[in-house]
Amino acid sequence: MSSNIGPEAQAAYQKYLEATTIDEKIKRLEEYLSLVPKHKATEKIVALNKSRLAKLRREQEAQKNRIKSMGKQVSPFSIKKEGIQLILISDYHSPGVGKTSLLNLLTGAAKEKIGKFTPLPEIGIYEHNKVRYQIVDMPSIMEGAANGIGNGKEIISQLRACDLICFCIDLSRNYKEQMNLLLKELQESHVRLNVPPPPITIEKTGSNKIQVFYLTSEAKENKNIEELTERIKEITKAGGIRNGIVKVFGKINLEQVVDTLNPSMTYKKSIILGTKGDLSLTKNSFLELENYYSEQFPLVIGTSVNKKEIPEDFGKIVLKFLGKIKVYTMHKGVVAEKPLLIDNIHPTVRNVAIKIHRSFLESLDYATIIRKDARQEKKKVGLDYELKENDIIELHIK
Ligand SMILES: Nc1nc2c(ncn2[C@@H]2O[C@H](COP(=O)(O)OP(=O)(O)OP(=O)(O)O)[C@@H](O)[C@H]2O)c(=O)[nH]1
Ligand SMILES: [Mg+2]
Repeated sequence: MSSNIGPEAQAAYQKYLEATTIDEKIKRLEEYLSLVPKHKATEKIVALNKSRLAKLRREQEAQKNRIKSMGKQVSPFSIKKEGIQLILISDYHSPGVGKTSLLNLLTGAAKEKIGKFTPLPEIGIYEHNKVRYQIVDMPSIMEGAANGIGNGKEIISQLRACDLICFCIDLSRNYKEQMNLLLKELQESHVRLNVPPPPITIEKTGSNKIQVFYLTSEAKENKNIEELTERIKEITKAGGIRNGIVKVFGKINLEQVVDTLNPSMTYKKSIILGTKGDLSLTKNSFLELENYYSEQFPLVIGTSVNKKEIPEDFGKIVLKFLGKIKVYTMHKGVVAEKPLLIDNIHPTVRNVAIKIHRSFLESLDYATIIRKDARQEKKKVGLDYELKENDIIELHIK
C-alpha cells in the first residue's frame, strides 16, 4: 500500500482484508475509503478500491435478489406506476411539512389524513391537459433510511422507479436541515439527482479481455487517452469484469467509471416544493432556498395549501422539466383521446413508432402530420421528421 496512506487507514484496510461476509467487507472498505486522503497521489488507489466496492455491492445485490425471489410478499411501499409518477418526500424530523395536504389539493385524495402522521403511502391522480400524474405521498424519511431505518429501503426502492422526486420543504422552518437529511440519505442510497448518467456503458463479454472504445468526437477529446484507457481497464477489472467492452460517448472522469460499475446507481429528476407559503417570513426563505440550491435544483416551486396556491399549469411545468412533449396519434382519421408522451431530445416520427411498438418500425413507410397553427396544416413526412408539442401523427405502413 502507498505510503501516502495514514496508519488509521492502513488499519481499516487490514480489517477489510480480514472481513468474512460481504456486508462487513463493504462496511470496512467504506471506512477505509473515508480515511484515505483524496489527492493526486492517492487517486489511483481510491478509484481501484471504489471499484472493488462496486463489485462487492453487485454481489450483495445478487444475494438480496436471491433472498427476495424466495417468495416474499409485495411491500406496501411498492406502488405500481400509473401515468407519470411523482413522489412527495420529506424529512421525518420536521413532521407535518404538508405532503398529505398537497396530495389532497392536487387530487382530492386522503382529506381525512391531513394533520395526522401518514405511516403508509397515499395515492391520488392529478390530470392536466389529458396527461395523468400519479401523486404518491410517501411517509417521511428518517435518518438512517439508506440503511433501512423506518422502511427506508422500501421507500428508496420506489423512489428509484418513479419519474420525479419532489422534496417537500416546510418554508416556515429551517430548510437546510430538511434538505440535508434528504440529500444525505439519497446520496448514500446511490440516487443521483438532476445529473445525466455518465456517457459510458460497460458490457461483459465472454473473452478478449477488456476493450475500450471512444465513440464520439467528444469522447476522443478526453485528455491522455492512453493513460485513461489503462485506468478504465484497471478499474473495470477490480470491479470484477475480466472480459468486457467499455464504450465511451463523451467527456468522463474515473469516478464515473466507478459509478457505471455500481449496479444500484440511479439517476433521477427532482424538484423542490416549498410548502406553507402563506406563513410569515416564508417569502424570504423561499428566495433563499431557491438561490442556495439553484445549481442542483433548477426548479423550485412555492405552494400554499391554505391559500390553494400551486401553479395552475403544474402538470405542464413537470412535463417540461422531465423533457417530454405530448403528441396525439391518429388512426383512420380518428385522433386518440389520450396523448402520447415522448422525449424532447429526438422527438422524431421514428421514436413515436418505437414507443408504440418496436416491431412497428420495420413496416413503417411514412407519416402524416397535422400541425394546427402551421402554414401547411397537413403534410407527409419521413421517419426522421421532428415533431412538436400537440402534433397529430398518423403512421402508414408499407
Ligand atoms: N399554514 C399552512 N398550514 C399548512 C399548509 N399545508 C399544510 N398545513 C398544515 O400542516 C399540518 C400538517 O400537514 P400534513 O399535510 O398532514 O403534513 P404531512 O407532510 O402529510 O405530515 P406527515 O404525514 O406527518 O409526514 C396540518 O395541520 C396542515 O393543515 C399550508 O400551506 N399552510
Ligand atoms: Mg401526511
